[in-house]
Amino acid sequence: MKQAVIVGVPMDLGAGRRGVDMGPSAIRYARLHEAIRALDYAVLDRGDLEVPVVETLKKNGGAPGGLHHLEPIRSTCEALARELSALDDAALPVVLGGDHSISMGSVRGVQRGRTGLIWIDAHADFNTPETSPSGNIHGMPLAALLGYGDERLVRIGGGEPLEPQDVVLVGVRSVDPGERELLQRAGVTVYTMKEIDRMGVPTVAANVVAQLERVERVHVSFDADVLDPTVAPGVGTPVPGGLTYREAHLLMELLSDAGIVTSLDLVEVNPILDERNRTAEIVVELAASLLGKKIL
Ligand code: B3U
Ligand code: MN
Ligand code: MN
Repeated sequence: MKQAVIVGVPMDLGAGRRGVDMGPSAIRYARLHEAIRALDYAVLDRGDLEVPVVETLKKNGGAPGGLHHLEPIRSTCEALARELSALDDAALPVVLGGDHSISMGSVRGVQRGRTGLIWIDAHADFNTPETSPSGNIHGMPLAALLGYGDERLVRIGGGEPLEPQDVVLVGVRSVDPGERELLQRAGVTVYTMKEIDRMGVPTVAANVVAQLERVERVHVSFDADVLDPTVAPGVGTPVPGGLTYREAHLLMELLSDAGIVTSLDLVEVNPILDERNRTAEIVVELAASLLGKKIL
């Protein structure tokens, strides 16, 4: 039987506002386990990592050039990378955030051989301390995974930078000025909302799958703010003009049909800003589509 391993990371230290630390509870409450079990996976929940509470910490390093809560974020990501790298190769890790900085730990933890990354997000998360307008580390993880930014983040989990040709961003519609320049220089493929509007999800998904044909593993890092705020109000940094319910499901279904996905993050769900947990519920539905749920 296929196995899914769930790990929660209740951390909001990388975000500008509180609340995404409750994401793992909200996603579990939305019946993640049942949804995955229904797809013939054995589900093992390893619980939550221990994360420092923000009120016990000093906010350090203001922007510009800042890195808020660098050390606790770094050590939490190290712990996550260690936990995932010890898992059996055949198991499918599902990591529940938490803010998106946790993906520096999850991607490093699942990286084995040539690893592809599909980053589904309204934001590019490609800031460095120099370009960040906020100093919030959840705006920096993708840059760090490609080797840019503060060395202490780049080196998490052994820090082998991903190859730009193996990294794809989907759904982007909010990029900071300095971030834009680095993103273009780095050479990762970006499907902004403009490309999605112009080409449609089927073409974007087919291109993504074709690009990642030669990698050994594919990690999907799903930031709930990629969804339109009318669909998913429970996120910390909503941006108008996002994926509709149907576009998001179709994207997940087409990635699932390709059979390439080997691990998954579900991040940035903010239950405090949500309406009766509907964002967490949609995220669970989308995870099910990605893991093989079929209509017929
Ligand atoms: N680009 C902005 C805002 C942001 C990035 N990621 C999220 N928000 N969730 C920044 O602060 O880096
Ligand atoms: Mn993000
Ligand atoms: Mn985002």
